[in-house]
Amino acid sequence: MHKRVLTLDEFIFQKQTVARYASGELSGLLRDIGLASKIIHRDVNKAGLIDVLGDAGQENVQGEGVKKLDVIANDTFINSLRVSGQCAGVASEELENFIAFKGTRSEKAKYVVLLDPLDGSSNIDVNVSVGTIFSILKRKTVDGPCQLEDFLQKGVEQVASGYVIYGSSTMLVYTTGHGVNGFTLDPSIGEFCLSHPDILLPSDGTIYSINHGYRWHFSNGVKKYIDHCINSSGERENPHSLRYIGSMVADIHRNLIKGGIFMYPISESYPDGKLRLLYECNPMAFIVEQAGGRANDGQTRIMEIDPTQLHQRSQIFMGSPKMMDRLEKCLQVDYVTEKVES
Ligand code: AHM
Ligand code: MG
Repeated sequence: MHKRVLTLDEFIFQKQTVARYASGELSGLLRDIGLASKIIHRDVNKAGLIDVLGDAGQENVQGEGVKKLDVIANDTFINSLRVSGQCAGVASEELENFIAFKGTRSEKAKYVVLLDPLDGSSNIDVNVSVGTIFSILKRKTVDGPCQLEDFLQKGVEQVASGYVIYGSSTMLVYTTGHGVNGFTLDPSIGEFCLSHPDILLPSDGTIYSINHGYRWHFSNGVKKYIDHCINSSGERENPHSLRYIGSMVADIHRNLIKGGIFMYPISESYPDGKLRLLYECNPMAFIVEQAGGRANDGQTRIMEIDPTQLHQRSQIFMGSPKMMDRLEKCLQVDYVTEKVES
């Protein structure tokens, strides 16, 4: 006899009923995100068939080419959150400014959502995993249209965060600050089913994920850590493997399950780092920390960085704590050098 599966909606409802004073708004929001993800899953899976591959012929606010599926994912999530009434507004990597939803219910809603609707979108055309990243914050303003200050909050203020990976199967992984749970979409019944309860990141690992192509632009500390990883291949005990998909969601999802470290350091091309603090770094850092890992920018815990701009970028290192320890020792070289030079 088959074991009865627990669906995402049932799981969210169970968690809501054990939380005292829970009003159900956060649960409603998570369900809306789940529904939008199923629509994107459908579109990503049919991408080659329904003429949504390639550029949309526009650039986003960062001057990067926008894929048609980026636009579709952005619109799908925003429309889903707009009608939900549980969300006061949305900020998206694809939009220059945040959107404050109009209407009495939305203007009274407690939460705002930050989104990277389709992360790793350069991978769409070659059929490699892409993802969605979301972060939910309790707004600071109490009533009326939400404001910029509602979005510019530290990662430690997140009420929930998560990602959806559209891979060989589609999974939704999220945290509300009480551990991390993963749900796999069963397309035959159209439901996300609990498949990875209480995900724990292995404390150590052998996988390192970084774009080696930029190696000569990295700091001495980062180079030193890469050398450590490469040299470990001569050891029998702990040979490291480089695994880099170029989709943050997919790279971190793999490391979360297997143990590993993900790095996107500053370089000449990205002097402030490439990944966005509010849409990518904070939500993924919340997941990684809740699974027992660490995330920082080399000096400061990612979730402690005080944001000043919606599209702020950050250097980021995150993963298994023992790998982070070794990386941090290597990075000390940079800070010593800086002190000597200044
Ligand atoms: P995107 O949000 O525009 O898709 O860019 C973010 C992606 C991340 O998923 C990934 O980690 C990184 O860009 C890869 O960048 P690079 O190709 O420079 O290694
Ligand atoms: Mg992205």
